[in-house]
Amino acid sequence: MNTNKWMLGAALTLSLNSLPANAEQSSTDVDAKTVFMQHCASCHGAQRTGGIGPALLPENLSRLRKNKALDVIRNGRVATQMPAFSQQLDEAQIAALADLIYTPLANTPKWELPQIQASQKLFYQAGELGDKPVFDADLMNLFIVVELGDHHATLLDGDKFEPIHRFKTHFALHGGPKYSPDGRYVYFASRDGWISKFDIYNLKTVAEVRAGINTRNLAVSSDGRYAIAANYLPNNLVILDTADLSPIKVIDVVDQTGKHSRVSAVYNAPPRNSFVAALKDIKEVWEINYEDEPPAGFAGWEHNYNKESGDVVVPEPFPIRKIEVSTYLDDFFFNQDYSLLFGASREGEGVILSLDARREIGELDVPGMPHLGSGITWDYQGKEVMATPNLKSGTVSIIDMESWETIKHIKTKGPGFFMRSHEKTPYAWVDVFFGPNKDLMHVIDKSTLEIVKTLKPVPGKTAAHIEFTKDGRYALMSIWDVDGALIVYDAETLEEVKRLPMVKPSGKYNVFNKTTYSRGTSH
Ligand code: DHE
Repeated sequence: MNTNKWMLGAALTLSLNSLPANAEQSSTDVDAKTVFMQHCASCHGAQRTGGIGPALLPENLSRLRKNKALDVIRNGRVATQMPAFSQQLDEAQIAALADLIYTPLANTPKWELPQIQASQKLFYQAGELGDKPVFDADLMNLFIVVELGDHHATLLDGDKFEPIHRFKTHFALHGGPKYSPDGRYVYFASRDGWISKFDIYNLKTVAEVRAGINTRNLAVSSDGRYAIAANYLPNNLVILDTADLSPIKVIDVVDQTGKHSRVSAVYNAPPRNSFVAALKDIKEVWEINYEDEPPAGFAGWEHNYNKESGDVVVPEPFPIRKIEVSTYLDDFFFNQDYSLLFGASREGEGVILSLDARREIGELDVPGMPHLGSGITWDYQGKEVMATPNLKSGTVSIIDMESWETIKHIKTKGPGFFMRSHEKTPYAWVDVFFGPNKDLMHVIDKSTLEIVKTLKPVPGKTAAHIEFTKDGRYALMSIWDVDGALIVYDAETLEEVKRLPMVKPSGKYNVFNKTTYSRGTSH
């Protein structure tokens, strides 16, 4: 267990989210429940608490009007795995489903500190496993490849492109796994709330805990001491001690009016010694500091007050400061020094925030639905630019990071999900994840902003998500299929070098690129 000075001085406040337990039933309940079990439960969970798809409960749907919900059930949802049901369900069934999802559960399952603590499993005590890797490879050029098809992960040697070990993960991992700063441990988050710690040196899962019911992602602090899980359900953030994954603090995500919110995502901001989270149902961004000492100046940080005198007393560990935003932020990205946050709502409103000034300082001019979480940066004609794919249109937008003007919209063969580059390669790669051209991958020349090659590795199968080796010489691509593959390309000649069979490989993550926060990869 980590202890910092604040924990010694201040009692931990466990601010927990109690969800309403209203037993009101919808008039179409019986029929709707049957339809739900047949068509929805496999993704959204039998209790509507989420699975591969999000939780469908009133407390998570405050931003979704009923009309829009009907439309989503009929026609599916852009940039998600939600299919259209208009061919399978009639209007009455669709209306009954919409009623059902706005009906509170009779007993919303609780997932508060006691439940989190009770779920924690420690498979190996500190010091029980050796400090020397049980295999021989460049520890900085390892990859973790997540194989969604059968819920496994593969540890890959990034020099030989040979699997070192394949192991079972929790069901439906989502978001990038996060490494400890030295690259020894990797932490995974599953959509149903499980956080696991895997010891790469010993090829063993060391600990796991269920931090939430429906989770977005996790981040790990720069000092490696803390992990934080961002949840949809309950509406909270959970700070964990990375030593054993025991919960340290549960932060209820609620505004001054008592409105609760899902968390869009949380990231580590290394130069700030903070985690930064954007919220889905409250127009705020929260910065959570994890230093031992209170952050300099206290400016904007929430304090503890003595209830009788009103005086500021010992501040709590993990103080929070909040920045108001003019829109909800579903997706966001930081500049390389983490002073600015670029955010966008699903509706396409884009803003630029100064994390130091704690206010909005500009608008982001990107139409459609930019996938800022996949944004990358590089130098172009003496200035820094950001590139982002778009989940709604076949466009990659190139934005000048000083003027925030869009320099160019590069036309692609369809909406893209993931974009990648590396400091040592002249190219940026972007997939065409959605639509009839999902089997294509574009290669963009970073100096001309032109597409120089379009690859079609396996006709008919989605080609997605690139990650580079440590030195940028090779680009690894996923063929997103149960009968899929990991394809290694020479990043200069763009020729295929090797193909490894894999079971729907989703993302892959290079230890060096991730732990050094490379400009070409997601953080
Ligand atoms: Fe993701 C990362 C949100 C759907 C695969 N996705 C992320 C992150 C966020 C996010 C906020 C960054 C977290 C991190 O890495 O710490 N994803 C969303 C959505 O809001 C969306 C559109 C709807 C949803 O269902 O949640 C969504 N994502 C998907 C999928 O359908 C994908 C393709 C398949 C899946 O796993 O469910 C998918 N998302 C991924 C992957 C990453 C990711 C592989 C990590 C990318 C990386 O390289 O870092």
